[in-house]
Amino acid sequence: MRLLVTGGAGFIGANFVHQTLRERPDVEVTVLDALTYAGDRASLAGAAERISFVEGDVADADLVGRLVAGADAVVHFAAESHNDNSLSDPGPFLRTNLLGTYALLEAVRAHDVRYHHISTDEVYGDLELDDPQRFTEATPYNPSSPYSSTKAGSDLLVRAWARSFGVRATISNCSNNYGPYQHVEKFIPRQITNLVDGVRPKLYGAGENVRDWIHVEDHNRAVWAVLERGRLGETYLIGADGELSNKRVVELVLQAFGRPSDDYDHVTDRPGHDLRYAIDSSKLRDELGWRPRYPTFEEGLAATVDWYRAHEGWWRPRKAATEARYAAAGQQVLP
Ligand code: NAD
Ligand code: TDX
Repeated sequence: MRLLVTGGAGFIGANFVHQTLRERPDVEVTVLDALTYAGDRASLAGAAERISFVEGDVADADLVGRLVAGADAVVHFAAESHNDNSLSDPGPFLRTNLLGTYALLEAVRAHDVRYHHISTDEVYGDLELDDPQRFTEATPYNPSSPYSSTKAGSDLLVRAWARSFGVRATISNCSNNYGPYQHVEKFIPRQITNLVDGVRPKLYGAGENVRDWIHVEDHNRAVWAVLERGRLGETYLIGADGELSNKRVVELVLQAFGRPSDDYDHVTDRPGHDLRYAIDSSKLRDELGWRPRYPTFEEGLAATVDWYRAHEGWWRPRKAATEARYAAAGQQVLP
């Protein structure tokens, strides 16, 4: 199988490429990635000789058309992915997430290529802390941020291209990922790398917001299950029953560093901050037999802390600029 992976130099895409090379030596991988601030060829170290790497933009219709013509399937990870950045400057989110998806859909339509679309649970908006319901494939879309609204828009384009043009597409909406190669702007790597530097973790607001954590390898195994065995035109939610408050996550990270569990700062909250995400992944489990392999968040977190400690050379070049961006956006320690 010839597989085109967009965004393969980013966090989830790079993990997907490594896992694919490890577990499926018959797959020929081409990565298309624009190497934005979030992409790094170093994330593909060790894979470089076994893949084709193309630096380019998913919204470049000519380039995308040529690459798709030579592929049997596309897995589309490339996106602007960070909510805080989408609040400071939404423009790149509209271009990459909407126009990039449009360019890919037109190419897979023209060449009749199988397409899998990577998306997020954030398209469903948020839940109250005590709501017994979780998101399912039937939950109405209700995105809150520029990021999640462009992801929602891209999902709807996929549904329309599947129905109107018969594009052979599937969609997966996953909860919050953690693991190796995640950019230091994101919650967990930011706190781990702060602690390596002796800086206190930064919790938005009171830290009551809940995220449903999944290890990136469990996410990517589910992506393969949907790509190979998912029903065309269908959406699958991916989640590992990993709901935790942000405060609890910070406490666990502090514990991993042997620091007191209240040794963190509260900082300015994110405007429009979604309260809680929670995924019911019964459809994926019942239809495709998927199960997460990381049994507990604590185990996955310990492995992730070890990875960041051992790979300072990978994250260090981005740390100061990331913290400068947060400061420029007005993020301050609260009294
Ligand atoms: P990331 O920001 O780490 O990586 C994004 C990658 O896309 C980078 O390598 C970047 O260079 C590339 N890219 C950006 N714009 C591009 C463009 N115009 N053309 C080509 N390449 C471009 O993101 P991530 O966290 O790995 O997320 C990957 C996908 O998974 C996204 O679609 C995101 O919405 C989705 N997702 C992420 C999470 C999560 O917790 N991180 C959860 C659910 C879904
Ligand atoms: O320093 C921080 N302190 C903090 O309390 C940061 C960076 C974040 N937070 C909070 C905000 C969120 O409630 O932690 C939670 C997680 O934040 P992010 O890592 O920014 O993730 P989130 O906004 O939940 O979105 C992520 O999961 C869904 C990914 O970035 C998205 O791409 C994905 O779609």
